[in-house]
Amino acid sequence: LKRVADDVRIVQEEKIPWFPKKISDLDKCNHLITKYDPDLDQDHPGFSDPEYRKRRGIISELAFNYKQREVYRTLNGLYPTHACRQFLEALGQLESECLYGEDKIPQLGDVSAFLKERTGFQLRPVAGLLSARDFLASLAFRVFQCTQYIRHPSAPMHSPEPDCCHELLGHIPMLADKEFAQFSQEIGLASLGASDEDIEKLSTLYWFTVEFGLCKQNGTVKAYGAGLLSSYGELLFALSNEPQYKPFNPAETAVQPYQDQSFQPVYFVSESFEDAKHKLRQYSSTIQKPFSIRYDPYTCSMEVLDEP
Ligand code: NLE
Ligand code: FE2
Repeated sequence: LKRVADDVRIVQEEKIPWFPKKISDLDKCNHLITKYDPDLDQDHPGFSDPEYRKRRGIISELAFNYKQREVYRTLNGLYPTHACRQFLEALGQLESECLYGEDKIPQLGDVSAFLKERTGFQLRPVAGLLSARDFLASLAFRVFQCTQYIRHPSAPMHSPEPDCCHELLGHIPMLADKEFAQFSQEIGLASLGASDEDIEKLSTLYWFTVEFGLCKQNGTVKAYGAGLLSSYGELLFALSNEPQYKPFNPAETAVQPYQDQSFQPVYFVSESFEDAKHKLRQYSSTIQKPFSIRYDPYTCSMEVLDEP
């Protein structure tokens, strides 16, 4: 009897072709029938139209590279243990409002409206990496410059440049937190009209906080930096015992050399966003400027006082 059962199982295994069990398995359902392919079928009306064939080629390429869920799913597995409380809260809200999910590619306008309601931050599309001066200046107005393109599919777990995974998974949830939003705007305000040297220091501060910052929570260290929260590889590394930790101290952090091609050798740990904000304020007040500035949220404009 046993032998029969085994036989039956073998027969069944041989008989049932592989089929997708979950929606992400559709990544493997990518075999094309070439019968009507304009590159191969001489009867295709586009066969002799090279422009048309090129356009079709580009579109096919996009479809082949579509691995919709990989980045989202792998990072989501790490967040509960590695991300700070504020991040987890906002991510939960983004999911329950159906803006985020494994199958979703959110629209900039929807996400912008989500942030606007919570902290007044809004998103603005940007074509690529901006200069530090321009990028920081927009933060002063609670505007976040957001890239639209996606990282190369051959390296989903780390990208040296910002892309939409980095913005959506790294920055957006954090910008929904009031204290963090305030912190971000204050770096921006400090940058307005600052010397090149001070801009360099402020962008280094930004780098080790907003991008790669860690903070203490309930006696453990968690990530709040967007560059960590959007990179599976670096998120694991940052919270392992390999890198060096230093307490966040703006004067020291602002001159720490940083790494923009691979993982950071050192991370700065804040006590809390409150504390980081107070320290940043103290630091900003040491930046010499011949004027002072106040942001008027009613008109979304800067009031410049004691202009030279
Ligand atoms: N390393 C980050 C990532 O893979 O998402 C991007 C950092 C952009 C400053
Ligand atoms: Fe970023």
